[in-house]
Amino acid sequence: MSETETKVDRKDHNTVEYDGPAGGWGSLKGIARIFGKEWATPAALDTLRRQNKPKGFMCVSCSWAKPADYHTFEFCENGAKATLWELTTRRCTPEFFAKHTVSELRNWNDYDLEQQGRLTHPMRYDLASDRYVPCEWEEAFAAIGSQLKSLDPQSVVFYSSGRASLETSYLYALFARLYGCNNLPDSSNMCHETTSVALKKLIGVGVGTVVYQDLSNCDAMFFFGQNTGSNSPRFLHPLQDAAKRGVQIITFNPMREKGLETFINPQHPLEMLTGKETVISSQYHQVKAGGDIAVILGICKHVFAADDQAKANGRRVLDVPFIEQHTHGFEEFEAKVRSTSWDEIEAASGLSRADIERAAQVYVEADRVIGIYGMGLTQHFHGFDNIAMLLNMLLLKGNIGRDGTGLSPVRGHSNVQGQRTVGISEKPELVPLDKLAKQFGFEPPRKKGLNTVETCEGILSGKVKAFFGLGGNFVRAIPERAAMEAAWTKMELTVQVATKLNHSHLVNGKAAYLLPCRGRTEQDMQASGPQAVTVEDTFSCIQGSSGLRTPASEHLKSEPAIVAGIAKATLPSNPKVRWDDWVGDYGLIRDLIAKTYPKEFHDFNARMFTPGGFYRGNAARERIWKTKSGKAEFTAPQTLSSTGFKDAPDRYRLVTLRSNDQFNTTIYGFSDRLRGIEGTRQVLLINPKEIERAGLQEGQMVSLVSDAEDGVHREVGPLKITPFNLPDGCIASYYPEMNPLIALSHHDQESKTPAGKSVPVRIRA
Ligand SMILES: Nc1nc2c(c(=O)[nH]1)N[C@H]1C(S)=C(S)[C@@H](COP(=O)(O)OP(=O)(O)OC[C@H]3O[C@@H](n4cnc5c(=O)[nH]c(N)nc54)[C@H](O)[C@@H]3O)O[C@H]1N2
Ligand SMILES: Nc1nc2c(c(=O)[nH]1)N[C@H]1C(S)=C(S)[C@@H](COP(=O)(O)OP(=O)(O)OC[C@H]3O[C@@H](n4cnc5c(=O)[nH]c(N)nc54)[C@H](O)[C@@H]3O)O[C@H]1N2
Ligand SMILES: [Mo]
Repeated sequence: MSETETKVDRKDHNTVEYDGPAGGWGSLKGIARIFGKEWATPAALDTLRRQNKPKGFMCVSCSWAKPADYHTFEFCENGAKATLWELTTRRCTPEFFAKHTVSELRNWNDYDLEQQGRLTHPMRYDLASDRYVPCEWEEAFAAIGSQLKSLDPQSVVFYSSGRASLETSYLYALFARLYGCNNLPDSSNMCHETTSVALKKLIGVGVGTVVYQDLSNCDAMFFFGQNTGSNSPRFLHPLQDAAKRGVQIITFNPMREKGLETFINPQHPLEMLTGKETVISSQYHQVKAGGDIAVILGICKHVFAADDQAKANGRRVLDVPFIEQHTHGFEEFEAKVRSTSWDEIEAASGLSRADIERAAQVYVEADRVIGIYGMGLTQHFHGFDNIAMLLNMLLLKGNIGRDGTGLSPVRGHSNVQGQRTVGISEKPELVPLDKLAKQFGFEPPRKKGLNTVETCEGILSGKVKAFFGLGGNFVRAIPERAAMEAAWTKMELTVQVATKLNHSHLVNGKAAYLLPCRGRTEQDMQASGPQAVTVEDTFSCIQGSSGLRTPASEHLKSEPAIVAGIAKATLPSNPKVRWDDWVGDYGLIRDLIAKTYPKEFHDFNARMFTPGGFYRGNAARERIWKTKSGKAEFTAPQTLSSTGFKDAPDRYRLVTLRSNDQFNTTIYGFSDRLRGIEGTRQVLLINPKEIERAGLQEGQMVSLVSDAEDGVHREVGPLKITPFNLPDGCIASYYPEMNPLIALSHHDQESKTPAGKSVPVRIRA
């Protein structure tokens, strides 16, 4: 079960590259390859037409907005792949599990496991035969319930991956709290938790301030570490519109990502026929991984210089009234910027003063600016400081809380932001516990729960005894794989709710259950009729989603039904907690949500099908700062590098990447078309100069070794040396394959988000 033949496309003799635009015919071929080769029935195509439209279903891929004035085909290459992936005709049945022991399956790769198709039947792990064997739902619920009752609630973890609906998420968090803990880590803990923590502290709300229409009203966009072409391709449409309008798009990224360079709209016949591409980024700067604090500081330094000059002519570049009225900490920040030399900035960023000033001049001249970012800022040892720095830049010119301005973290999973909104949080202070206490007549736990990194620590130390996974592939997504897998099997109980088989289901605890659920594209019939669910997008808009397809198996249950089934079997009865009624009619769950969060969710059932969704509001957007100082906070940076380690001879900064052919740990195939890498993921991307300097050869097989200086040996290989356009000292390879190289302690200092974008490693030939 190894990968197919290793082959890498190349454009020139120097580095691997894709010479087509993002979108265009390539993206249609990308869909056809997945759709044609295997899978879904023709009716699946009909389903695609209803994707992201009112009364249709909301895409299961990323959380990009679903606009009110939608396109005929409001889906992208990767959204289509995700839908077809769920609608596969393949089935992973009890017969499959009868044929393979769990120990055997543990050696299969992620791709081969998910290729087995949709899970069809609840399964229980049988130690004697080392196999998953079929069981009945009620039997599984009763067994899980009785085991949970015997455990200390503090030793049980309730993880969720950001796909489950608002309805499921609300019930799930309520279940954990009724049971007695706040151990509710979420995929967000590995993703935009840096954002949630930084923005909450600095502007008082943990989410972005931009809404869809701001994209049409801005003059410039500053892009940091977000790969639009692969990870939120529908964003390419408004980006293309903006570029055509003359909006300056300034990109900072160690890699030249295709979607941020040029785009052909696959939904635009003329562009498709003529091959006319739109240039997206007006400037593209290949910053060193971990060099963003320095870059942005350089931009701010230029802004101060320009302001000094303007002052001489009686004008200002800074938005002085805004700074005076709305911000705190400006003087300290200004002093830090002025006292930092250009030499230091150039060294830490890898960019020249001239390049940074060219970008900065756009910022100086633009009236309305949006700052956009993704994992390139959040997944660093000093990720918090990255975000604080981007905010500093925006605050200087009052670029927050005005039309066409603001901060736009591009969220990942399709409902990851929404899960946090309705109570999935390990931080009790973010949840209206007193309200829940009244609403459901119980005393909620007040002790802080475990986030993802703390969950891992708990599993390693033996404190965590049971793990409940609502979707996701935790074991593959987290750092420190070797130690984690070994510790995992010592747990008393693991329960996984899933659509497809993955590796996390196979490093099971002593007792283990694999519970198959319906997907969002599938019809969800309950006592009161077919049900719809809701999700929140990256712009805080909430929208209904109705599954249409016949479920993959008659034995599947919906996620709310599974959560409720286990909760009922675990908890003492409570007249205010009506699991059966809620599962019978999700409208009742939405009423509960509206009662707990009236400001955001009033009239929830009436508003859920508003085209484009209803906006739940954002105080910072209105320049109301719910921070300690009551103002937006400037932060004087304590470091210019966000890597958290010193440079040393032969130490590289490893960036862990997503390909265009994956959704997180789900690998659709081995074609990273937009980067020109075909047929394999076992590559080490490195620039030709570094290949020579290290005495390596193109095509040579090497391994990577952790350089975390903690005495732990971590190694991954073999990887093929592949010349690629990257800054000196930076190398790149794929997530999740590289995760064994990341030390659990290598995470953002404030939010504990694992630092997958600058991992210290050495190359072993
Ligand atoms: N098709 C598809 N769509 C997805 C996903 C998927 O796997 N596949 N995943 C979803 C999820 S959960 C998420 S969170 C998002 C992730 O979407 P992104 O936020 O785009 O995350 P990554 O793909 O990890 O890559 C981030 C980008 O940061 C750049 N980068 C790395 N280090 C640095 C740095 O130090 N500075 C700067 N400026 N840039 C840097 C990388 O070159 C890369 O282009 O996408 C979501 N959408
Ligand atoms: N090195 C490194 N590590 C990273 C990252 C990185 O960039 N670099 N990115 C991090 C990020 S941003 C994230 S979000 C995490 C992702 O971590 P997770 O969210 O835990 O992982 P996914 O791969 O999204 O989960 C895929 C599985 O979800 C299940 N699934 C799919 N649809 C459904 C559904 O509708 N219901 C249920 N119950 N299950 C379903 C399927 O069984 C599938 O196998 O990984 C993180 N890890
Ligand atoms: Mo994510």
